[in-house]
Amino acid sequence: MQDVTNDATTLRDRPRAPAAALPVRMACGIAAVCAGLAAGELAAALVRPQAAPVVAIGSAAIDLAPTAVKEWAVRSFGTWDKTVLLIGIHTTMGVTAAVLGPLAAARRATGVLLSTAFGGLGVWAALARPDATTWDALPSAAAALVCAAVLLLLTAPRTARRAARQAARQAARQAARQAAGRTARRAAQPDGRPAGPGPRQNAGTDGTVAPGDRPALAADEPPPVPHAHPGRRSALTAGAVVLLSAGLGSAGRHLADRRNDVSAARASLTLPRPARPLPPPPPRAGPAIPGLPPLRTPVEDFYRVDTALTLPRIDPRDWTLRIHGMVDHPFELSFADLLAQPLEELDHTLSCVSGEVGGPYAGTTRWLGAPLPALLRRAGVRAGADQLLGRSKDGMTIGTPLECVLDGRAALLAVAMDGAPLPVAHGFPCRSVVPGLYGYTSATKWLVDLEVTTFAARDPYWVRRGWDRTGEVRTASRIDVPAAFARVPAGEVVVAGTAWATHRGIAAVEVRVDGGPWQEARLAADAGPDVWRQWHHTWTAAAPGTHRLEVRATDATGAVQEETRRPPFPSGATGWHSTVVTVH
Ligand SMILES: Nc1nc2c(c(=O)[nH]1)N[C@H]1C(S)=C(S)[C@@H](COP(=O)(O)O)O[C@H]1N2
Ligand SMILES: [Mo]
Repeated sequence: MQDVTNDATTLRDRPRAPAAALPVRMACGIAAVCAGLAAGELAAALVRPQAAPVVAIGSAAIDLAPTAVKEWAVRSFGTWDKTVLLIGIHTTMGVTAAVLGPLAAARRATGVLLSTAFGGLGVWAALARPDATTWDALPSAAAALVCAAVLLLLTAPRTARRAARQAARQAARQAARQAAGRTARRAAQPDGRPAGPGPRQNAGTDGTVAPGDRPALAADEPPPVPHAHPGRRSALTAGAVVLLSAGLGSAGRHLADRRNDVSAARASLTLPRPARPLPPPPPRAGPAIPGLPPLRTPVEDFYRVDTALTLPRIDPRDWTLRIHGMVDHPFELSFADLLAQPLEELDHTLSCVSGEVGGPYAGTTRWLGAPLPALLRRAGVRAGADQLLGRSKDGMTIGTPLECVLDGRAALLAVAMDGAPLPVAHGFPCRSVVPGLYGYTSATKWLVDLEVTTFAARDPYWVRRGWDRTGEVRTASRIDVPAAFARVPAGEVVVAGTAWATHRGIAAVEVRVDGGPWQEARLAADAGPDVWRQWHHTWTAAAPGTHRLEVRATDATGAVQEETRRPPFPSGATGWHSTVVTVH
């Protein structure tokens, strides 16, 4: 630091290099930041991918974002929310880098200071992760160091010194020429007057202009600019640095992916047969209706909602689950221990509290897993505990009301969905599933720790952000067919969809047209209270024009779905789904 300041001070007294054009200075900033990020990626490949500066800052942004912003992001971008966030971060960095370049060119100390500040932000973000280790500071520290170094290099006084030396050399040469010229002219001019400051002539020593001759200058003229294109060199260097950084950065990513790849481990996993298998699922629960989502959601279509900017990749051989807290016998399970439990199958509809009325964040699958109550009984839950706090590999916490886990419902530590090991995005190798609760209070993905505790002692992640601590699934129903704003021919129109009140079950679904009388829809076969219920209704559409279709469900306790429209925060959206169609 000290050196730089001195350097900057002494520089001011030296002849300055001609300033590079603004775009070149901006490019230097961008190159420096690119180099820094590449260094960060490489270091993160050695430490862990979550510690890479962009990922760390993005994850901190997710955690710090106010609930309203999170809601808006999920609502507007759905499952693309993370992509949008990453684009946002990269854009912000690009703009910042473009400003950094000119600032650093003007005052090199500023460049170093700002690089350090950005690196500091990254270090802070990386260390703020709930699962951080000290090593996580390394990638952002490396990024700051490299960024500052490249900035110094690209705005180096070397360029300025070289320019100054050239200018001096040139000035000397000119002085020599002028001296020679004067002698020559003095010889030619009878009065002996020195060449005055009159209209300048591009005179050679012989007073004529020869091609290739440099113009002679009067002694009081400033030395000429030595480079025809000041900054061209810097621009080329900056471009090279950007390309090199892109190469090294992606190499770092690639290395991190290779080091953390669990696809082979996942593929080689053999799942034990369930101790209590369910009958094979029927292909359909009702008539085949084009446009109606299948009763069981294909795994690749299953919605994904989580805060993980990079997916935790856990090798089952390294996985352990600690069960501890308010228990008499805390213990740890290996993955082999888990698979040795009598495994159960469960058909279940998982849904997200952030889902809007009529929205897509619900999916149905057949889970396979170890019953959670048996494991808790083995640990011996102490009196007074009311919360089971799940912690994922990335430090996310999800709190489940203990009574929901122990009241006899099929709460599982799931290892498979739809007959195959959990996909990484859905929690490989183990996640919890508790029917009747939204995912945010029940379905910890990448689960590594279960703590028996109280709500008074521990606020899980979403509860800390104001969401309801229980997260009981609200009764919901959705019109899938016809699609919104569909044009349908007059006559018999099939209206169909799905409804769920997970763990309570669906008793009835009603449909009405243009606010008319409610008409009971036909329910498809009942696959149990934990699974959504498909329904359909035949509407005789007589009048051409636009019509409004509405749906509401009644759960198996007899409660009718709430009419009042409310947003998802803080305990799930309410209101009836409606859709507008045009009859022609
Ligand atoms: N580790 C972890 N588990 C998590 C979450 C998360 O952010 N991190 N999100 C929860 C939420 S809000 C929901 S709705 C479900 C979604 O599960 P899915 O992505 O497998 O559909 O996961 C839950 N489990
Ligand atoms: Mo969710």
